Amino acid sequence: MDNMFCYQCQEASKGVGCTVKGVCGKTDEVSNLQDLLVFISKGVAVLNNIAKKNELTLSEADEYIYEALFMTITNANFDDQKILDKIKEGFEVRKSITQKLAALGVELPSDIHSSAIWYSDDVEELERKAILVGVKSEADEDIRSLKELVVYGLKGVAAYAEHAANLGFTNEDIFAFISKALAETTRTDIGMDELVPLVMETGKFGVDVMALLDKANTQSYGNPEITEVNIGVRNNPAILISGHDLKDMEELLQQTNGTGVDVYTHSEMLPANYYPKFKKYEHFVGNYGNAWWKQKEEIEAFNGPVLFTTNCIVPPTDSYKDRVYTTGSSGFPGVKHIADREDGKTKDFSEIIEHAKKCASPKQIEEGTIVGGFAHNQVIQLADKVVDAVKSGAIKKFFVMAGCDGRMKSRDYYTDFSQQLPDDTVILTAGCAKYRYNKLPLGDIGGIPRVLDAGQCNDSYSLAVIAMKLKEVFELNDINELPIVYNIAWYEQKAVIVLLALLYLGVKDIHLGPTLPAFLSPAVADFLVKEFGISMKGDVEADIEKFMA
Ligand code: SF4
Ligand code: SF3
Repeated sequence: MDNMFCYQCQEASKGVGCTVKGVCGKTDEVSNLQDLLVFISKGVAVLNNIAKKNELTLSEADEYIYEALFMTITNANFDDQKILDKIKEGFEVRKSITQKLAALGVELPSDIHSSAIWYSDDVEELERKAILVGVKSEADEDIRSLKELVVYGLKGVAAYAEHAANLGFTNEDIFAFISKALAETTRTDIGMDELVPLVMETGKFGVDVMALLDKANTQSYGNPEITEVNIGVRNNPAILISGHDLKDMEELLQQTNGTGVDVYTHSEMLPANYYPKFKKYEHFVGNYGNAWWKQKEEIEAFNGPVLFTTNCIVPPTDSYKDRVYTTGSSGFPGVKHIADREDGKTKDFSEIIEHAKKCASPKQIEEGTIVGGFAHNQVIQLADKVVDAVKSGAIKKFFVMAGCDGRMKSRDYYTDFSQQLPDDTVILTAGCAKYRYNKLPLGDIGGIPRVLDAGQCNDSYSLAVIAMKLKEVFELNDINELPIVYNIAWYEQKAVIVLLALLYLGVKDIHLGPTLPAFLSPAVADFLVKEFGISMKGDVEADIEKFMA
């Protein structure tokens, strides 16, 4: 029997699954505990579903589920103890729901799924159980594939729901769907006929949660605007902030203000530079480094402490491990974790700020600026210019190249692709995929840059809003009639929800790369090809020729 089995990300070993240790660095122990955490979350969802049907809204259950799922996203949390603690918290949440249901006189069905009732307080027994409840516990490969597609989509939904909730924005329908869909995956009598619509419904809630997070971000921090972001350094001690959580970004900027400590964004936090409320801070210097997978060399050179607010963490080397801090759903054994907010209070970043003061200033690794901030509001302000450029033929095609970056050599495709695209094309991007081409001199078309960065992976929502707006302006019936090609790069489960959201919006013929998800069985992959025209990236020249035809 395998030590573990995980195939949720693009780097799954041999394109099949990691069975000894994760390519990401996750140990078998952590992987199995994450499986148990998903199992217990399903149990909470089963009970929460019953509660919701009885008009009982339990925010602690909704919160538990999205936090737990987020912890299992690739490269978010490697800390076995934190995952064990979350499993134990799940037992408490289940107990509390059960008691509340009993108080209402609601009896649990006799055939309730074991995830809702199985319990142990013995660590060894928990570890034994963890091995039994993983992905492979579903024997049928097609049912397993669809169930996991739903679960991975939900992990993305959970991550975005948590960010929105941190800003005070929640949506009961989204929470109800998360619980309903998770509970559906526990059914042994569910078939393809019910799972396929559930996958599509997951995509619908992907759109909804990204819209909610967009509202949360823009109402809290203003609409992203065109911004030249400095990628060089200053001569002050500094903190590097990575991940996706803008509430953490806000509080770190507030607490570092006036301390002599600068703040730089890293990887997916780059789009924080585009928000008016953050730009006003003089000590917010710009962005340092590139996509997540280059972090070892970059953190080494940064000299100061780094704060991970979410994924993507690469297991740190001893040379800088003492400078790594995690917070929220992220974690790594042996690194300092900044505690969650207590009601009405901010997080306390004083320790990392004091740490920064003792460190040397960052070593310069790049210089100059990059341009971003093309979220929907900004692009719609430029709509006349864009429409004129399309009508005059100055812009022939748009290429949506959203998604993730990763370390595989085959991802050079995206750099080569962007370089070889004809000059009358524009790339619309979001997510850390952008680092493959956002520093290339690709020029502009009549003042419109050829790479328009909307923001983080969740801001793929902006790209959908822009497409809808163009469809309206050009008076088209179908989004697929637009001169837009989708060439998406995926890595982790947030990209899965972005993909499902695009499918739900009716986008056809998406090109996906660099490899097919290992969790798609041949039959499920075949279905996606036939139903949605999904195809895999090929050779740069041939792909460009095909897309431009
Ligand atoms: Fe392997 Fe990806 Fe799972 Fe890590 S997250 S264990 S690399 S499949
Ligand atoms: Fe990147 Fe991890 Fe996916 Fe948010 S930070 S897009 S990979």
